[in-house]
Amino acid sequence: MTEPQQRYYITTPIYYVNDRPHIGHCYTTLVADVAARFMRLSGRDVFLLTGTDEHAERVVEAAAERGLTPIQWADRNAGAFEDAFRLLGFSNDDFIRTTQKRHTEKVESYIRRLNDSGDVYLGDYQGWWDHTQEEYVPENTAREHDFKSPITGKPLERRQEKNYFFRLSAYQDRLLKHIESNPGFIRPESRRNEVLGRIRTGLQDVPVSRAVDPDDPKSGWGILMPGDESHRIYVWIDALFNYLSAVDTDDRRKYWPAQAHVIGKDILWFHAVIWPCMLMALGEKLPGCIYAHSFWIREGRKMSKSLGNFIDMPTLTAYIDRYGLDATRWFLATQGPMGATDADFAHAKFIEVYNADLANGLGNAASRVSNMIAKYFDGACPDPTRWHGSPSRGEHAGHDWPAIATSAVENAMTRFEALDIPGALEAAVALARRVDGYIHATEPFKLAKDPEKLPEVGAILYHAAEALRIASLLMWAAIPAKVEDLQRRFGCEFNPGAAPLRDLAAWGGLTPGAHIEKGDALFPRADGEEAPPEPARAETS
Ligand code: ME8
Repeated sequence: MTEPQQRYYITTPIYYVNDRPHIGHCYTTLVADVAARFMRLSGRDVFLLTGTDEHAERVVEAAAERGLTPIQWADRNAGAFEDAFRLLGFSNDDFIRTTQKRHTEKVESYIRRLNDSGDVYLGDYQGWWDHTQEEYVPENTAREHDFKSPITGKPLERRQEKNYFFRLSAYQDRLLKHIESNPGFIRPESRRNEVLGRIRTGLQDVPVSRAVDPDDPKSGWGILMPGDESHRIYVWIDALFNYLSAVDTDDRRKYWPAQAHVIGKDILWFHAVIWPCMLMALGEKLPGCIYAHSFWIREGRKMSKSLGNFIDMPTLTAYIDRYGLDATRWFLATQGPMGATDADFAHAKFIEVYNADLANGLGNAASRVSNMIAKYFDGACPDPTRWHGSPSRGEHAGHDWPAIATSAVENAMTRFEALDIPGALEAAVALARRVDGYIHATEPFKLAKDPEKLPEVGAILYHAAEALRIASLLMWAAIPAKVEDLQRRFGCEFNPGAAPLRDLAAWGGLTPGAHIEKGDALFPRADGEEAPPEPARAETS
């Protein structure tokens, strides 16, 4: 039996199906995938959830433009998201769609509970509606932005409606207390401060429904309000519930509360304020962390449809075709906007990172080491204990390898736990880079000229190969296929999650005598290349 604290439930936003997936959706899901894979490697019982948000008014509009029903359009685009996520090798345990019965039935039951407790009530609402974002913008924000959408710049619409409201105001103090006493609840820190500042200006009750207008097909697309079919549940409320509905079954209940909701900065308010308060009202435990990353931009410019510079699936596919899936995952995972600033998808940076970390870092060190083992030891992993020149096992030329490796493992584990994916992967690749420095300092290729020094050469190559084995384990979550290839070449049986990471990564895992295969370069160098040509795009309908 796995202990409850060993469970790790991590989610991504569920994405709107009015349009096709792009780099942003892939990035957030990659972050969650890398974290989930690492946690599985560490022996945790992981559940990774992603999916699609389908009851948006925009879906009805986009479908109508193509002469389709909303569900036909949703099916098509949900399929596009699933294909994209398969292409990127994501290991999600489920893909929830808000049009599925398993979700809609749960949402009705949650709303009924909130109605019964008085946390949801019928009232009047007037406000500034942001059509593309499908949300009301608070009066002061609307004024600040000259009554235009703070996100899209399009004019806001004045709307008045009779609505069901959620009594958000009643939870202000409890929420503040929770955020203040759990510094890791909203991350990164700057986002937490933003949210705290805004909560302190006061929380107002929020609408959770929209009136159904028989003349407007958009208004009827969604889950009807239980007990009052003249309203349907507001898409954002419907969507947030997915995190709970997906695991609200006998066999999955154990996963709640989620350890982490990974989202983009654009949807922080819903996740850090409205969602926790709804959970409090339902008497559910709160998630461990809401992690709001920043945005990708491209070659220094914001991505937009009008500029035609969106990194969408055809562009990502061109990168995957040219540099490989793992290289693309590595770039996104290590250079992505996990902090408070946006990150630039620049081709030159892609090449620089690819060469530094993968071609020269892990790949070149692995080639050098396996080539020398082939040349001097017939491809059999040397036995380091045959050399008696080392003061202790694994210590040589100023490198205390067991200590270096252990500290890299601990460092990576701490950072993965904090969702510092770039920091964790840097700790891993830094270990691989040290191998190069060690070979440079000890020059086994020179020592090998003297047959008497072969035991020392063997020890050096063992240390180097073993450090690379451990470094690659720590990189596995980001570049699984290449690491599995490397482990196989090094004669290791690698079953992620079969043993706790600390055991898998303990110094001395390589077996002397095991066959070490030379093979082609894991990551061939990329030099002075142009970006892959912009692919021709298929029509979206
Ligand atoms: O907001 N860089 O869905 P959505 C990085 N359905 N990430 C980006 C990005 C960019 N340039 N652009 C988008 C919704 N994203 C709701 C969510 S959850 C209960 C409901 C990512 O399809 C980022 O994760 O508009 C952002 O939060 C998400 O896509 C928004 O996806």
